[in-house]
Amino acid sequence: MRYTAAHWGIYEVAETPKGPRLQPFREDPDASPIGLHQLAPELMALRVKRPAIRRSWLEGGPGAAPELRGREPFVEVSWDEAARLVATDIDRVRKAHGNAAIFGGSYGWASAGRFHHAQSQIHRFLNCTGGYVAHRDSYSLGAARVLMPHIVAGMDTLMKDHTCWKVLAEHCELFVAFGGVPAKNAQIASGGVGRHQVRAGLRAMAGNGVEFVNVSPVSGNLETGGPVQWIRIRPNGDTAMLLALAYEVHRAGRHDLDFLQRCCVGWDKFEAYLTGATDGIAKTPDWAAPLCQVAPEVIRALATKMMAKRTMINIAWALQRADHGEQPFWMTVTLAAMLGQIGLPGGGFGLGYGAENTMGSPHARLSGPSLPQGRNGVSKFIPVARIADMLLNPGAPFRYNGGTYTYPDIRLVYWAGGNPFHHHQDLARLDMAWRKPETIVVHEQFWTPTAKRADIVLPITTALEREDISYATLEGMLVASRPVIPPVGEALDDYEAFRRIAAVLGCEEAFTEGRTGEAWQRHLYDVMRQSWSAHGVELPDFATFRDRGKIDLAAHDVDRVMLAEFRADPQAHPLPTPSGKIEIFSETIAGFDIPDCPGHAVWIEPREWHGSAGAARYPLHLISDQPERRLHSQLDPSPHSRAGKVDGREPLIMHPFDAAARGLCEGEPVEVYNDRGRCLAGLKISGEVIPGVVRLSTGGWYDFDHASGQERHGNPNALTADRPASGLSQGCSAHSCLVEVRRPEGPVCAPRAFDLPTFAPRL
Ligand SMILES: Nc1nc2c(c(=O)[nH]1)N[C@H]1C(S)=C(S)[C@@H](COP(=O)(O)OP(=O)(O)OC[C@H]3O[C@@H](n4cnc5c(=O)[nH]c(N)nc54)[C@H](O)[C@@H]3O)O[C@H]1N2
Ligand SMILES: Nc1nc2c(c(=O)[nH]1)N[C@H]1C(S)=C(S)[C@@H](COP(=O)(O)OP(=O)(O)OC[C@H]3O[C@@H](n4cnc5c(=O)[nH]c(N)nc54)[C@H](O)[C@@H]3O)O[C@H]1N2
Ligand SMILES: [Mo]
Repeated sequence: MRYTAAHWGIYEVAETPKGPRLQPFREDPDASPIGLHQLAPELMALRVKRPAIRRSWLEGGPGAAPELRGREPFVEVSWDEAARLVATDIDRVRKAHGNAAIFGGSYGWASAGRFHHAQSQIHRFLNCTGGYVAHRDSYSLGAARVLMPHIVAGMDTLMKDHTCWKVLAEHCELFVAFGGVPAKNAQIASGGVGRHQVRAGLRAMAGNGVEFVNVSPVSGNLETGGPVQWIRIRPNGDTAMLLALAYEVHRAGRHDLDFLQRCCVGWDKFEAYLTGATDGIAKTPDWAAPLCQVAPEVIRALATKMMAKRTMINIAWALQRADHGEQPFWMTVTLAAMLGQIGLPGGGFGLGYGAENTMGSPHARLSGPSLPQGRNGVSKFIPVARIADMLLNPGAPFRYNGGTYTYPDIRLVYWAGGNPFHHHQDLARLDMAWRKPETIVVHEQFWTPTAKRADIVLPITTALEREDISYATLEGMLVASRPVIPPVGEALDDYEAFRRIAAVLGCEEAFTEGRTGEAWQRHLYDVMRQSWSAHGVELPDFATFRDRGKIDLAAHDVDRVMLAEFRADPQAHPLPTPSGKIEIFSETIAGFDIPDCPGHAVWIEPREWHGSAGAARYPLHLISDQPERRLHSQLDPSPHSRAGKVDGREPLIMHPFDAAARGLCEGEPVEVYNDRGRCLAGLKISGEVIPGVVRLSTGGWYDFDHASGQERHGNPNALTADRPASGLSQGCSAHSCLVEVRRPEGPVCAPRAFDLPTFAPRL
C-alpha cells in the first residue's frame, strides 16, 4: 500500500483509470475529510508554477516601491536567475548590514514530513549563510510556553505527559472543560495524525458515566454522545470563575494542604490573595459573577461537585491566546493543586485535550528524525507574534521572560512554510510594517496572500510530490510518505531550492554535506533507528520500511497518568522548576516585576472585552477559533473548505437575539468592523454562541480591497488586535477582540481571494 501523510492524517493512494485518488486510511477509525481533496483542480489552479519576481523589484532593485507589494504584476524568470537574485541579495544585505538584518523566523505549519520540514530547511540554510534573526515560542501557545516552565514544566514535556483516554474513562468522574474539547481541532496533529482518537476517547468516557461540564461561550465544542452541562461564560472571564471555584474549595476547607505543602510552593501567598487579605477583595462567586457572567449558585454547585469527585480540569489553548493569557492557565494548575488530584489517574489538569489529536494519546514518546539546523551566528530574536512591532520599531526595546532586548533593523525577510497574512493579528498593520524590508523572499506552493505580497516567490512542491518520512511523537505511526503526482510546473522542494541558492553563495557543501535528499532521509532514518533501539524499539532497515509503507508502534503503548511519578515522590522526581515543585507563587516571575504578570495567578481585566469601555461602540466579542474544514489557511480553496462558506465568504455565527436586534437575516452578507478594520462575512444565525458573542473562524484567505478599504472574504485578522498578552510572554492575544456587525452599505464586492496575481512579460 502507498501512503501520503499530512498534519490531518494518513491517506491511502489508489490508482484509478483517471489517475491517483486519495482514500481514508482504513486503520483510522475517524479519518479527517480535510485531506481527501488535496488533488482538487481548484487547488491546482492556485499553484505557484514558476519563480516570479515583483516587477518594481526586478526593474528597480531591492527596496523599489514597497507600497506596491501585493498590488503589481510579477515577472516569471528561470530558476537559475531566481537563485542568483536571492543569493546576490542575501550577500548584499549581510555585507552591508550584517546577518542580523535578515529575518528568518519564518513561523508556520508547512507540510508534515520530517525531512522536508520547511522550518528546519530554512534555518539550516540561513545558518550556512551566517545566521538570521529567529523567533521564540508559537502563536498556538505564546503565553503558555513562557509561563509553564516557571510553574510546572515546559509545554512540550507536559503535552507528552497527558493522562490517556483509557485511564480517563476508567477513573475520571467529572470532566470540566474550559473552552471544550473540540473534535474539529483534534483532526490534526503537528507532524501528522496516526489514528484519530479524541471522539472515541470522549465517547468511552461518557459510556462509563463520566459527567461533563463545558464552560464556554460556544456549545458545539464538546461532543460526547451523552449529556453535557453547558455553562455559558463571557469570553475572557474564565480566570474570575476559576478563582471563585478556588474560593469555594477553600471556604469549605477542602483544599488539600498535604498536597499543597508536599508538592507545591507559595500556597500561602496565593491564599492571602484569594481571601482578600492582600487586596481587600475576596474572590467569591458573587465577586466573579459580574465578571464572568456565570451565576454565583452555578459556580457554587460546580465547586461542590469538584470537591466530591475525581475531577479533571481541562483548559483550551484559546484561553491563553488572549489578553493576560497566562492567568487562566496558572489558575487551572492552582485550582487542580488545591483539589490535590494532580498525578492521580483521572484527576488533575489537562492543557488542551482536543487542541490536537496528541493530548491523551497512549503511544510512545519516542522522538522522530530531524534535520540538523547547525549554529545560528545571530543571537537576536523576537517573540513570534511581535513581527510587526519589530519591522516598525527597529532599535526599540522590548521585554520578554524577564529580560530586556532590542528589535533588530530588518532589511530582508525570508519565509518558507508559513502564512503571516493568515496568522498575524491586525493585518492592516502588518501590511504597513511589510513595507519596511528591502526584499521579501517567499517559498510557496500556492498564491497565498503572503506570496502575493513578496518580491521573490519560489515555487515549492507539496507533500504529494515528495518522498518523506512522516512521524509525530505520540501519534504511534511511522509512515513512508510516497509521491502521488509529479512536481507541478517547475516546483522544487525547499531542499533543492536552498541547495541551488547555497551553490551561488559558495556554501553548498556546508548545506548538503554531500547528500541528496534521498541520502539525507536514509541517514536520518538510520540515526533514528539507532536511538529507538536504545529504547527497545527495533526498526527494519530503510528499504524494508519504505516497502512496508508504515510501521505501527501501538505495541509500545502505555497507560499514562500525568505527573504520577512526581506526585508519588517529589524529591526523587522533581519538576524542572526552580523549587522542583509546582509553583503556585513563582519567586522568579515576581522578581521580574512585570505589572501585568505578578508572582501568582490573578484576575486582571482584559483591555478589550465586554467589560471594557470599548464595548459601548463594539458590543460583540469576536471568537476567531480554528477552522473545522481546513488547517489554518491551508487548502482553503479546496471544495471541502468552500462548501463551508456562505456565497463564497466565511460564515459569521451570531445568536438569534443579536441578529434580530440588528434586523439581520440568515445567509445575508454582513460587515464586521471595529477601529482596526472592516470585513465581509456570510451570516449564520445559531444558538450555538451566546448573545454578545460572534464566531468567525480563521483561515479564509485574506482578501483586502484597497479601493473600498474592506476585507472581502471574512478573515478575522482584519479585526483582531496586535497586542501582546503580557510583558512576560509577548504572546498573541487574538481572542480579546470586540466588533460590531451591520448590513453593508451599497453593493457588496465579490470575494477575490482565489484570484491569481497578474503577470507581466519581461521588458
Ligand atoms: N485570529 C486568530 N489568528 C490566529 C489564531 C487564532 O486562534 N485566531 N491561531 C494562530 C495559530 S494557533 C497558528 S498555529 C497560526 C497558523 O499560521 P500558519 O502556520 O502560518 O498557517 P498555515 O495556513 O498553516 O500556513 C502554512 C503555509 O505553508 C505553506 N506550505 C505548506 N507546506 C510547505 C512546504 O513544504 N514548503 C513551503 N515553503 N511552504 C509550505 C502552505 O501553503 C501555507 O501557506 O495562526 C495563528 N493565527
Ligand atoms: N481543523 C483544525 N484543527 C486545528 C487547527 C486548524 O487550523 N484546523 N489548528 C491547530 C492549531 S495550530 C492549534 S494551536 C490548535 C488550537 O486549539 P485551541 O486554541 O484550543 O482552538 P480554538 O478553536 O481557537 O478554541 C478552542 C475553543 O475555545 C473557545 N474559546 C475561545 N475563547 C474562549 C474564552 O475566552 N473562554 C472559554 N471558556 N472558551 C473560549 C472557542 O470557542 C473554541 O471552541 O488547534 C489545532 N487544530
Ligand atoms: Mo497553533
